[in-house]
Parts: sequence; structure tokens; C-alpha cells
Amino acid sequence: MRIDIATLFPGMFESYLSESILENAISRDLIQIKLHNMRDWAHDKHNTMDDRPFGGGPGMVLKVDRVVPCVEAIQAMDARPGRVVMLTPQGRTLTQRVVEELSTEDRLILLCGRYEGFDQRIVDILQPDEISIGDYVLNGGEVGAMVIIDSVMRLIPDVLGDEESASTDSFSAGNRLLEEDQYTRPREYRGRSVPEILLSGDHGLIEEWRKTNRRLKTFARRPELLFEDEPPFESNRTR
Ligand code: 6GU
Repeated sequence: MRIDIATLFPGMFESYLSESILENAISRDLIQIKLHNMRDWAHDKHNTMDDRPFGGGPGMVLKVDRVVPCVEAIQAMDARPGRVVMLTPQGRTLTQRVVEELSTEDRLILLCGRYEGFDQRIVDILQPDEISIGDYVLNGGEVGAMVIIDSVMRLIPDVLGDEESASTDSFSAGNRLLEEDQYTRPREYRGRSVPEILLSGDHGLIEEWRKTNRRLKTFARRPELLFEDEPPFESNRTR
């Protein structure tokens, strides 16, 4: 998969992109990530990307005659047109379902906004998939773009090793349960012991305990997950 990022703050991505799993996937050519500074498409002498809103009001608006040519130029850099994703608090909310959908694309173009938002004609012309990462306000779309990259990358074949396999992740198709409690050594710490069953070596009993733990935890913390009808529940959990 190729991912293009259009942003006014490319520096925000640098340390993230050199993080281990991602860097490894990039070096194995499973993912190609191209950063683009939108300001390169500001052709006036002050490199203006934004302007005051018509009709008045606070904040600044990203200019249509900067952003549209920028995205079109990025699109032309590869034969695959790609899906344009606009990061905005007005978008549909990102869920694991949406992540699964995005992970099937061969190319994503992530468009990060700043300021008050985008001129509406940018949306009308580019018809992007508008995505929000949740009901809170961020200073811009950059963190949202990283969330998309981070979650989508896990679903690209061979990016994760068997150890980190995503197939049993919470929220994935066929698993609507939170993960069970995990323990490692020492067996006892400050008077708190690891549940006896996990030390028993009885794999049947251990699997029963894990299932019960996942269900009780989900019921206590996120009961709505147990009663959601989307997606069709097909239990493909193997562990
Ligand atoms: Cl993607 N961008 C901004 N600016 N705020 C957000 C968001 C994105 N998702 C939630 N809030």
C-alpha cells in the first residue's frame, strides 16, 4: 500500500515514521509513505495557505486554490488514483470497521487540515472520505492521520509477525470482546497473586477462564459492544 500525506507540518510525522514496526514495514517495501508539504503549492510570495472566512468569524480557512492543485499533483505521482481521506472533526467516526475498509485500498492520500477548516469547495471538488477520530477537537488532522496509518498498517499482510498478529484484536470482525487480563512473572507481587488457573497447565481450563474474563470485562466496561449488531458476528477466534 502507498500512503501519501499532505500536511502543513510534515515534521510532526518524522519520529512517528521511524518507529519500529512501521520502519520495518517500510524497509521491507510492504508500505510506501510519502510526505508532502502543502505549502509547496502556495505560489505567492508569502506562501499563503489560508485566509479569513467570507462572512466573518474566527479562525482561518484553507484555500481551495492551494489545496486542490496540491492533491491533484499528489494523485498524478502514481498510476493508482488512491482514496482521498480528509481528516476533520466533521467526518464519519473511525472504527475498526472503517480501518478494515481502508486497509483494502492500494493507495491512501491523507489530507490534514489545520485552522478552522477547509473551504467547502475542496470537499465538493475532491469528494474525499471525511474521517474524524472521535468526538473531541484536535488542532489539526496530523494526529488523526497517524492514527489511521497505525491502525491500517496492522492489517496489511506480513507487517506484523505471528507474535503480534492482528487476527484476534478486539473490535476486529468476529471479535467484539475486550482482551482478557494478562500476567507474567513474578507469580506474586506485593501480596497479589496470578490467578491459579493460569499456572495450572490445563489448557482447556485456561481457555475457559480467558473467555469468562473477556465477557465479564466487556460487560462491565463496554456493555454496548455485546449488543451491537454491526458487524455480523462470526466467531473466528482461534485461541
Ligand atoms: Cl481528524 N481533526 C481534527 N482537527 N479534530 C479532530 C479529528 C481530526 N478527529 C477528531 N477531532
